[in-house]
Amino acid sequence: MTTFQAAISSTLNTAFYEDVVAGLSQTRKTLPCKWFYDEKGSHLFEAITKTDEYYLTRVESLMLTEVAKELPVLLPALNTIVEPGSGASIKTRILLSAIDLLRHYVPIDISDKFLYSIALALNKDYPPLQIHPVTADFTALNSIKLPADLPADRLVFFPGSTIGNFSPGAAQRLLQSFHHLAGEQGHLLIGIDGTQVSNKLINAYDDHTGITAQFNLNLLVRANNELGTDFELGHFKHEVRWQPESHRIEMHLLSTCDQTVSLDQHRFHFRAGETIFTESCYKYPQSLFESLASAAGWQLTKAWHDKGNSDFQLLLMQANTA
Ligand code: SAH
Ligand code: AVI
Repeated sequence: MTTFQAAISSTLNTAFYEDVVAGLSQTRKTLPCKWFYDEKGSHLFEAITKTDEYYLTRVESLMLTEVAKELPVLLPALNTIVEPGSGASIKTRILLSAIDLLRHYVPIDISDKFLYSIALALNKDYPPLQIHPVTADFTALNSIKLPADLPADRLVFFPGSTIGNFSPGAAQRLLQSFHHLAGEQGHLLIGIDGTQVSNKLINAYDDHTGITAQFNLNLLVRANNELGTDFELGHFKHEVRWQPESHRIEMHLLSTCDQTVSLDQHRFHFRAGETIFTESCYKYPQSLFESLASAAGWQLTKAWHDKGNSDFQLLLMQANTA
C-alpha cells in the first residue's frame, strides 16, 4: 500500500469509529451504509448482484447495452466518465466498450483496496483510456480534488440506484454536489428503481442463499476487526422491512437477546428485538425523482424504462445552468 493510501485508510478508520459511537448512542440505533464496503463488503455486494432475487443489476445491465449505442449520438463530444461509487465498474465496461472516443475514466469509491484492484484490471483491458482512481467519500465531493486538466465534456455515471440509499433531502444535496464532478456543461446518467411490489422487494433484499444477510452482518465483523467492538455475531439477525408510505426498503440488524456491546469505554445496551437500522433503499417513482433532480439543477434529456417487469429507469440529464 502506498503512503497516500495508508493515510486515507487511517482517516476513514477515525470516521468509522466516530460514526459507530454516534450511531449506537442514539435512541433509535443506526449505522451509515457506506461502512458496508470494506474489501470483503465489496465482494459480498458483487455476490448479491448475482443472486436470483436481486433483479436490479441484471435489468440495468441489459438496458445499458441499448443506452450505450445511443450515447455517442446524444453526446458526440463525450470523452470522460466520472463515477461516484464505482464498485467493480462492471456496468461501466459496457459504456467503455461501446464509446470509442472515451479517454478518461475517474472511478471514485470509499472501498480503497477494491477500487485500486479494479483500476489495475481496467488499465490492462482498455489501453487507450487514462484511469484516475480516487478514494473518497462521495458525500463530501466539494473537498475532492479531481485530476488536473480533465476535459469539459464529462458524464457523471451513477448507476445501481445508489441514489436510493439516500433520503430525499440527502439525495437532492448529493445531486447538487455532482455539478462539481460534471462541470458546467456536464451530463448525468443515473439509474433509478421505482419498483413498489412488496414481495419482489423483500426477496431482493433477503435472498434465499443468505448473501445479503452476510453483507449486512459484515458491518459488525468489520467493527470488531477494525475498531475492537465485541459484537457476538450469533446474537444479531438480518431483517428487511418494506415501508410503502415512504417508498423504501429498510435493512436492520436485530438483536436476538438483551445484550451489551463494548467499544473502549463505551457500553451499548440492546434489548431483545431492538435493531440497528443499517440501510434505506428508496424506490423513487420517476416523477418524484425528476422534481428532486430539477431542484438540484438537472434537466431530463432522455429516459429509458425497463421493458420487463420492474420499474427500473435510466435517466440522462444535463446541467441546467439557467
Ligand atoms: N456502481 C456499482 C456499485 C454500486 S454498490 C454498480 O452499480 O453496480 C455502491 C458502491 O458505492 C460501492 O462500491 C461502495 O463502496 C460505494 N460507496 C457507498 N457509499 C459511498 C460513499 N459515501 N462514498 C464513496 N463510495 C461509496
Ligand atoms: C448499492 N445499493 C444501491 C444497493 C441497494 O440495492 O440499495 C445496496 C444493497 N443493499 C442490499 N442489497 C444491495
